[in-house]
Amino acid sequence: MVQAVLFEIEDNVAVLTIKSPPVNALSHAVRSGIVDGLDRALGDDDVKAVVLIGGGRTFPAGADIREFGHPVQDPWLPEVCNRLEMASKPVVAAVHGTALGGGFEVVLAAHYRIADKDARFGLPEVTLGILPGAGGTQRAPRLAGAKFALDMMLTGRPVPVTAPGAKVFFDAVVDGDLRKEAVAFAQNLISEGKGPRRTRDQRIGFEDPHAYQNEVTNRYRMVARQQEYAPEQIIRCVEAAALLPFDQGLAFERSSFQDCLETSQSAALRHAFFAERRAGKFPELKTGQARELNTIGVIGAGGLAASVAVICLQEGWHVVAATTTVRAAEHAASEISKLLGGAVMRKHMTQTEADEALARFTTASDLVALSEADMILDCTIRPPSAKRDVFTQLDAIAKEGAVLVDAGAHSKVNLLAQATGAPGDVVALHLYAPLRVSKVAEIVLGGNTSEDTVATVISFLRKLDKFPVRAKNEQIGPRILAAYRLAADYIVEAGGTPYLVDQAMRGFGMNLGPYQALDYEGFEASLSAQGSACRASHQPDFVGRLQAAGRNGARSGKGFYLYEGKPASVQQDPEVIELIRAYREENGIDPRGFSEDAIRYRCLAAMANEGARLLREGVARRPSDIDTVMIHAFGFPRWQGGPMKAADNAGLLHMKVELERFAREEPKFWTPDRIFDHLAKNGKVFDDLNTQ
Ligand code: T1G
Repeated sequence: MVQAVLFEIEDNVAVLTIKSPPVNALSHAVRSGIVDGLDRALGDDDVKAVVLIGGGRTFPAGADIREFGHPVQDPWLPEVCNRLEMASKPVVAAVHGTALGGGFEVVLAAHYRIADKDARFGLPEVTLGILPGAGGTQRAPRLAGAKFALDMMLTGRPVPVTAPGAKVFFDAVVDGDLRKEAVAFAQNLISEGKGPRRTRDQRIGFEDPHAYQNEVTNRYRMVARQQEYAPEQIIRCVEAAALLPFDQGLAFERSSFQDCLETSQSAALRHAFFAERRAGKFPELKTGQARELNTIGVIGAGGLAASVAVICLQEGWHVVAATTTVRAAEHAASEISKLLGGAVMRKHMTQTEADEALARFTTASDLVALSEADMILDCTIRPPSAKRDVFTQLDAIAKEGAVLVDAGAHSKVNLLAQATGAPGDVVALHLYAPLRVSKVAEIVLGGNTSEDTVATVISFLRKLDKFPVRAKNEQIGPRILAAYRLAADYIVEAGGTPYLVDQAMRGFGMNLGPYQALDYEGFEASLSAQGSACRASHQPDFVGRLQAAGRNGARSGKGFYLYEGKPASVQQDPEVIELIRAYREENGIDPRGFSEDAIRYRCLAAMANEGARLLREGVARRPSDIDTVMIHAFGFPRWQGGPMKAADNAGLLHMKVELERFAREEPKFWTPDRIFDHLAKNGKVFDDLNTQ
């Protein structure tokens, strides 16, 4: 077994350095290495203290999530923590990078703790649908009190070691050679005759566990919107920490951890974690070389162009914004100034940074100004033919090797590539709104897009801290969304109401139901999206009906809902029900009822079926890529893992049977794609297809 923990002795101090890149996850090899190193140190009379430190970029960032769902090999992490805490010689944890989850639990089990000033720590287990299972729920409150500990565990957010309230965890925060500082700290302990200081012996930082209950319950309610189980168990474990002897509290935690681990929600959240990281593994990266990006060209004067320009300025690039008229160029310049001013007001940047960014920005009313740009993003929404003309112009203007990106919606990337003499430099990019918030972006490759072009756009997205997802020839998200909305429309046409569909899908965990989302998007925008991404022969035209009745969505005060007052209240509207009733009457449809479960199954089956089509067509490379897009771009509940994972959890064959039932019940609407047969017959579930 590769030695995962290096053992050294330096002046009576044993130094255990964990070496298991990339994040020193506490795999079986690391856990065994720590225990072996500790035993060696305790058995050596010359050793008077122990330092535990992470090699490479970080102290352990948690248990090895890849081991979950497989039999755990001894020593378990709780055992490792107990061995550290019960050691007869003082153990010092030296923290840098991000000590997270089990990594921080190891820190809590040490007797003393020092940290690099830039280090962060946290207990993010709830983001994986579990809870700290190696003593974190029992030791953290003993050092920091229940509220701080619960805040860490219920939000899962990392905490800088210099944050208010963090100092209770650390004996020193250092700026310099951490290893050297840690050995010196250990030697001081020896010279001062200080022995082990066990966290389990500390008194918990609060008296009555219910004194903070309201605060915690409110926080729990906020987090619980995301999932039902782990947050509640975390609260119970912290109460156990207050009310039970340490070992009983530990046992309660262990049992609660196992319960959480076995939930489908935890499996789905772990799937989402790896899906996001897997998505970025483009085959083109094996050979593609990212080109240097110094100047970014942005075409357009609208909101997207301005947001892209600002985000590029904030990342330090030079930006040239080109529009077609002087007036548009002036408008672009004022928009950029406004957005930068807003960033300063919100303290996202200092005034100096904003001024420096503005100094890197120029506008022009002629595309020729883009001739020195290393990458040009066309952020305009135009018909394909007009887009093609722009790319023909860019082909003549842009410098050799400049990457030409269509950042508009519903790109025809192959059409644009054919309009240039360097199709390899052409790619489409779907940046989901809101740009600053959405963590995902689709890179849509054309048939000729080169590896270097792909690598360049991925490096661009990494700098914007976005998960890149690979799509071929067309986008993934709009196709899945169109299928979802069509399924909803079929349900409403057959007898459901938009309000029941929204209620059912919110109950499934969507941030918004499909109809309220349509209202907020505005009918114009959603009509063009639905039209280009939906392949069905029969598309009920409720939006058209509502538009004809003067309803255009939330901004117009009326969509599928009524929006009145400030802030706008959202009301159901009998007029909408009447419009739909009339529509059914004209089409001779006898309405029938739908349960919320039936609605959820239909919508999920429709999304997964469209996902299966995208896989077969080669638009999407992996089912988990589809999940990553839907979670980050369309608010699909993360704890359901995405439509493909959720379909696996519901059972692919069950989904297939549902689709075929729909087709029997509403032959006019449902034409179940045979793709499910392909997957079902092969016995492969979507998750198995993620191995690529
Ligand atoms: N286990 C296994 N692999 C991990 C991992 C982990 N805990 N954390 C990261 N990786 C892999 C990741 O898949 C990627 O692999 C590579 O490391 C770089 O990660 C008992 C049960 C630490 C902030 O939730 O938040 O402890 O793609 O791309 O952006 O109570 O990784 O290169 O093959 O994310 O610099 C709790 C999860 C676990 C922390 C670094 N810990 N990790 O971010 O790099 S549960 C976590 C992160 C637990 C105990 C419980 C981030 C990071 P590959 P990356 P990054």
